[in-house]
Amino acid sequence: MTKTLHDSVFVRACRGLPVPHPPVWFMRQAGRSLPEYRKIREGVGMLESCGRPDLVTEITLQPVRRHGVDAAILFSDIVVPLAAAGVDLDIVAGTGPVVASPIRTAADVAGLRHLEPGAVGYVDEAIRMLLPELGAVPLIGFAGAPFTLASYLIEGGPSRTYLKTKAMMYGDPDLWNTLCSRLADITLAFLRVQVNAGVSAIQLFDSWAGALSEADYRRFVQPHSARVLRGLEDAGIPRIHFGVGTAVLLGAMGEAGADVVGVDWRTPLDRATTMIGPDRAVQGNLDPAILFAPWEVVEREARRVVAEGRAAPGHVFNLGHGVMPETDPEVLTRVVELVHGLR
Ligand code: 1CP
Repeated sequence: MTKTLHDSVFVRACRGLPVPHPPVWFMRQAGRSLPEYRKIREGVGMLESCGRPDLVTEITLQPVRRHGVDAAILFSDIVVPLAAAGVDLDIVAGTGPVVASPIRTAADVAGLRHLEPGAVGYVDEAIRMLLPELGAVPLIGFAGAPFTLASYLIEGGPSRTYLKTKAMMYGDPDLWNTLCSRLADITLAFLRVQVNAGVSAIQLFDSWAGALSEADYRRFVQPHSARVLRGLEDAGIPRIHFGVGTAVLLGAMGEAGADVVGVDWRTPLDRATTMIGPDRAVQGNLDPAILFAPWEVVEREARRVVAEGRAAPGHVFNLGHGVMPETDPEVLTRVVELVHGLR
């Protein structure tokens, strides 16, 4: 990694080092809130676009050019490595990932193949195209954590209740652990490709882990996520771990081996820091819905987030979850400018 990237405001904040201002990026900063994204995606399916290095490069750069964010995130999806490992799935517009034959039995789990790095060669290629374009702007690689990936595979698509997922977890813990162990292998292989290609940080998304109690998270989920995060320790780059509705899980998610814990808007960052401990940075946590309020409200809330983030050893400014498609992109740009002016 070049000295510039190692010294970037984003990586420094992840490490709890002094920075001139909090770095800013937005989850789902590349996506439907941008007219240039909607234009380039016209007639191209989501999975197809993730497999085309030219499109990945352009879409990843769009929010960097427009908003002046302090980090780029690779344009891809958490189900990309599953598709590359042979799972028959699609990303359906307006819905999300849909799996043709959900995984529910021991035979289904046994049929889940390992991810060969060559099967995601287009990700390696896209990152190598991106790095010179990004210059001093760090690139974040990412993957889905075993629980969140398992939820799509078992439910067959997005879920509100995770009933079938929990049925396997509680009803057949051995099968659950076998499945999550295979998913941890796939996730590690996918992240390793991105690390080898030169990303400056990784984010492990366990978006739906907030559906669990702390005890069940520690028992059924944390060991698998920990294997992924600790498996990347040798990479020497910041590891961010994020989920939604994880107020009671923040300590356990940090202990899984994260350098930075992502926090949603429900938990103030100063309170989150008390739960996470003094040796990890935090990321977050403006409510994405606040971006629809009058600017005075956006400004007040963004200032509050920055003030509360000072309780942590390091703070990466972000939303508490992804940018909503209807967001006015000009408000995002203004938020970046505002936070860059705050110390
Ligand atoms: O056609 C489209 O534009 C579809 C919308 C879309 C986009 C832009 C999907 C479908 N995925 C993506 C890209 C994506 N997915 C990124 C790009 C980088 C960026 O942030 O700019 C990232 C990081 C993801 C990760 C992802 N996919 C997560 C974890 C983050 C989160 O939001 O919690 C999850 C849960 C998914 C699954 C998924 N893919 C797409 C959708 C709509 C969903 C969620 C479905 C659900 O509600 O369960």
